[in-house]
Amino acid sequence: MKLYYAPGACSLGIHIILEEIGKPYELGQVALKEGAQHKPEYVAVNPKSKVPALDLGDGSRALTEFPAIAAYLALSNPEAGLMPKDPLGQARTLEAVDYVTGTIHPHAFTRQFRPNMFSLREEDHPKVVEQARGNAEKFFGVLDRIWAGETWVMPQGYSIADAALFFVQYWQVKRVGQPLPPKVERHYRAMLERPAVQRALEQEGLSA
Ligand SMILES: N[C@@H](CCC(=O)N[C@@H](CS)C(=O)NCC(=O)O)C(=O)O
Repeated sequence: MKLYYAPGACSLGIHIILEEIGKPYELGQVALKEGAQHKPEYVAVNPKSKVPALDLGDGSRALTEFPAIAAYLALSNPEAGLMPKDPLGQARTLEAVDYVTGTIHPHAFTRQFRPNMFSLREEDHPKVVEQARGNAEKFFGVLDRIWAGETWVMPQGYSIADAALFFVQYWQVKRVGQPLPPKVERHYRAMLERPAVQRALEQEGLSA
């Protein structure tokens, strides 16, 4: 199995899940800033030119899309306990993962980091960034209000939803330098204590 990733990108969440599972895997770094995602070698791996992508090592097309990769890893490694066993618990876990990857990632952070993807007019970019910063505050606030677990997102315990939430928390704190609301902040601190998170950060050359 090989994870295609970029240091500090959303693939960090999948990297953490692989470290939590603890089975051998390889890492393949994709230099996004240099445009390596558009080069034929990587397009052959992931025609969508994005990370994460997980080569399953069985000759099949690499698995793409964070929620699909995370669910696959959790369901195919039940002993790691990364997904609740009951159907509603599983649906709630995927609900949280989808909020991170489908709403928070694009509309709070991609808008800030790459405003050109949201408006072709350069003069609009400061407004796009400002709107995205407001979105981040609003979206983390929603998570704080609906928080159902104790330390972890799910009341059943640690899951793939925690690894997903971590990469956007990391961006908010380390890249944007903005605070998190109390329960989300407590979760972020607890994530930083996990050896799997520490290993993933270290392997990506990132500070805790
Ligand atoms: N829908 C994809 C989005 C993945 C994504 O946006 N990845 C970013 C890194 S955080 C990327 O590869 N960007 C490269 C680019 O857009 O050129 C998923 O959930 O996996």
